[in-house]
Amino acid sequence: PSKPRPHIIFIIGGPGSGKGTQTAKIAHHYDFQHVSVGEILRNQLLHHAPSDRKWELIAQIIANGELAPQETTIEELKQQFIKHQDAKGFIVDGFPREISQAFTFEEQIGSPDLVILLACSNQQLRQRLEKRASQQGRPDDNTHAIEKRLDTFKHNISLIAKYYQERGLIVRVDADRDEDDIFTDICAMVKESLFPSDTQ
Ligand code: UP5
Ligand code: MG
Repeated sequence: PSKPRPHIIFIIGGPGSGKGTQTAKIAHHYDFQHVSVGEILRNQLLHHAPSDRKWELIAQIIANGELAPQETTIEELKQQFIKHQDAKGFIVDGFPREISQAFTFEEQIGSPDLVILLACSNQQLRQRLEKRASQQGRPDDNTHAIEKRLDTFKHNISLIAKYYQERGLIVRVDADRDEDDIFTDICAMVKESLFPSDTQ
């Protein structure tokens, strides 16, 4: 018998909504492959010479809080899905960022089984990112890039949410709360949509 297709979960939300934090927990709990497009891009920047024109541009885009070209994002995602083709499932952190990415992913890779939207207030998002900026901080954790990341998210989220809402795939989680409370809710939602017959 052929192997069942791996599950695919998308986790989306504003910058600082806890996508990375919650994705790591889910990946560990369900033994799913964690795929973070933002992290892959940041990692690629470390491995390309500053003279590499393509990655130089992407470094600027990320530092400005804008979106990398879709071809690059999809290409990186495809490689991850091939590399980890034996995974039970994939939890994809911070993708799609715009509606066309959702369409292209579906055409070229597959359909998500569940989309988790971490709903967080702007005030909370800013506070968390400013706190991180004061500790380790990422190159895009500066006031200008934070505002741009918030704008980019606000600009794109309604269409994405509407699209998955119409297909009954999206669940919203109040992400202003404590990490563990958020995770408890996410687990209940994952169980309900992916493993409804499991007893535990
Ligand atoms: N924290 C987490 N949960 C908390 C809680 N419940 N209560 C209190 N604090 C909490 O968390 C952020 C911070 O908050 C951390 O310090 C954490 O400890 C704390 P984190 O889990 O990192 O949140 P996350 O949503 O992952 O925030 P992140 O900053 O990573 O979000 P972004 O969406 O900005 O970053 P991402 O890496 O996804 O994208 C970065 C850039 O890459 C984009 O701006 C874009 O330029 C590019 N990109 C693309 O172009 N295309 C893509 O498809 C993806 C990325
Ligand atoms: Mg993240």
